[in-house]
Amino acid sequence: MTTVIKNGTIVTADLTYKADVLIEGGTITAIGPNLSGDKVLDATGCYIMPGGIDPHTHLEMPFMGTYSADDFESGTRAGLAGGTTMVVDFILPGQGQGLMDAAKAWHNKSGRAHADYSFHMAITWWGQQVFDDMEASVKAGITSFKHFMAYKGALMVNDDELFSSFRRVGDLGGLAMVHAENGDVVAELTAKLLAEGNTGPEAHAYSRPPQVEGEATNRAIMIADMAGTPLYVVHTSCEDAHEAIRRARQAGKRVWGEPLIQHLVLDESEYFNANWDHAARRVMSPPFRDKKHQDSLWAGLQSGSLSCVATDHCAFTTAQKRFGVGNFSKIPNGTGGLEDRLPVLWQHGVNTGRLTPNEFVAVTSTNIAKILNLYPKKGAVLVGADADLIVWDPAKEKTIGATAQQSAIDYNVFEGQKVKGLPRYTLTRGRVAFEDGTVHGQEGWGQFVGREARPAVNRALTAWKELTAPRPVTRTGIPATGV
Ligand code: DUC
Ligand code: ZN
Ligand code: ZN
Ligand code: ZN
Repeated sequence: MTTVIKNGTIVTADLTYKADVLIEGGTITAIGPNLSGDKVLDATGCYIMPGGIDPHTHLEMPFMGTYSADDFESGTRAGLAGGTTMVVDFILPGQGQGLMDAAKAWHNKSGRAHADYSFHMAITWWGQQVFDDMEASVKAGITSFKHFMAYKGALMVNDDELFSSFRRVGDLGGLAMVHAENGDVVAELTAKLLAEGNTGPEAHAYSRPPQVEGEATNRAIMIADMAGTPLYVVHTSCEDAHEAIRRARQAGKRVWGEPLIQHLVLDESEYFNANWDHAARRVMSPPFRDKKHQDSLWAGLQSGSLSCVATDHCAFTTAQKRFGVGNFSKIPNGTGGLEDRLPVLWQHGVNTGRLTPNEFVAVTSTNIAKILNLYPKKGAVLVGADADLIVWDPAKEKTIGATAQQSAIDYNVFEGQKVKGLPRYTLTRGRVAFEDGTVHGQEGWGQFVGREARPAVNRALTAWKELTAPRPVTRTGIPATGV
């Protein structure tokens, strides 16, 4: 059985042109004029683009005393409805748990996925077993390692652990990743705010100002440079962090920044809403920022100093958010966005003229595939690539709302936003999984996509080269007279 997408305009990260796309056995087998196939999808008036890749999700993750509400079933279903055909989810080992043990648990959880997925490994503690398991992880196709510089007393790793782990990542040809917030300062500010009676959701934002992110981002970049590893900074939310990334890139360091769709369009005024639920539903880390930071993030996407747009999809119901009534530090951190990332970015990026359609493809798919070593299997409209595709109708409109969404939660942080630009069809390995507003999911269709390590790329650069060069032996003797 062959499928052909006809009458559309192909939009990739670097080209826009009219051609048909032929699909057979889950991959693209021909691109050109006048192709025919058994099943025809009409793309008149539409763009044919690589499916979105969300490089940052937390599905069914144990966190802050509960589990995130969307699992691989509802999460990937939500993704397909919004044009996202792949997620990269974080494996979160417990304290003392082996990495491969945790990986097994994640493989079990992902059995009902409707779309393909890959994993990042979180380094939540440090020891010989973790050091050893990191090699097994790379061999098992899990080649990126995320480190939390916040969540003191739970997930946070200290600088000595960060340096050791980064060196290990560098040796293995992996990719180091950080959640960059200064966890010590956050813990101090949290205690102070609570002691002063600031218990509401707005205090969550006060406890994590942009400076904690700017400081940690800069620190992580310098440590990565000394360790000789490239670095991916997740959820870059403010100018302070963006500035550190820009500076590093200008100095030739392989550092990538990932703004979230939430930070690009929602700001901290959400936390001052008089309705406690409204504010708590938007509690995530880093928090939403003052509007001026949004200009910085958009500028970064336009100029290339920031590379991809993610969601950090970590959805909690209102009932779960209410664990934090009377103490903001107990509100489970996280928001949804898997279904909304592409439409909201198109609306606020392409429809406003901030991003070209090609740049849209780059930051939602192709750049991510390249950084995570998934390209050109994913993130490409090329012969031989997986047929993870969207037929995108730039004229189709909707108003975002919780009642019609796929996610398991009872609200949507983008509620009421009007978007123009939506998928007509979403294809996962050639299978039409979404058409004209309806998901045709198939539990278990999604496959794990393992990733290869790659040659260390940072090692000809700056600090690592100096630090690892042979040094003169320190002299301890008494200098000879006259010297
Ligand atoms: N931030 C969140 O808001 N949720 C999950 C983890 C994180 O770092
Ligand atoms: Zn994080
Ligand atoms: Zn996250
Ligand atoms: Zn149908």
